[in-house]
Amino acid sequence: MTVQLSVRQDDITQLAVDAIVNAANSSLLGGGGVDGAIHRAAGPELVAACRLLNGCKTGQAKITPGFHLPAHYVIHTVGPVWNGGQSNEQELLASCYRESLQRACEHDLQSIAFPAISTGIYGFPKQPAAEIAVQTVQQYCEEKPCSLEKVIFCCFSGEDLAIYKALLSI
Ligand code: AR6
Repeated sequence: MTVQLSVRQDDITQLAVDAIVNAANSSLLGGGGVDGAIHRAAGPELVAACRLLNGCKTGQAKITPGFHLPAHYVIHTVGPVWNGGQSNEQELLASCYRESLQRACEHDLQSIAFPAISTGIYGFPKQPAAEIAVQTVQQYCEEKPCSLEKVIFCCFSGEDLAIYKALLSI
């Protein structure tokens, strides 16, 4: 089964997929940006579940139920803070995508949606971040047979949508 990669411009909290990915911080206790939106939409049960996880290191990913979200699960990953590109940010960002896919496969999930991890508050430049996202997902799906059938890159802005469309040639 080949995995279908697609892009859409949307609010990720509205997507009825098996899992949405949260661009969290290492406390996993909520924040601004997409993290804040996901916690608001999922309800207070989400932060209660996150409290049991003992935080998360940069480049790692942990999974919880989606509670009041249309998505069944939330995969929380912590992207790198952009620091000029000399602090292993690229490899850490790639790790976020790989680890999130790994959590999805461990739970036998078929569909997952990613936001543009690290490209908001954490300041990772959008174009190289999208290149890493697409390349890492493509490589993972080619190399590791797993349950996933659909991977969606969920863009909040039109600018991101254009970048991902060009990368995916659609
Ligand atoms: N749906 C989809 N994408 C969104 C949404 C949404 N509802 N809201 C924002 N984005 P950011 P980061 C996009 O800042 O850079 C939090 O405080 C946004 O336009 O959410 O990884 C955490 O707690 C951008 O393209 O995450 C951390 O402290 C992308 O999501 C910190 O921010 C990521 O932007 C993480 O920063």
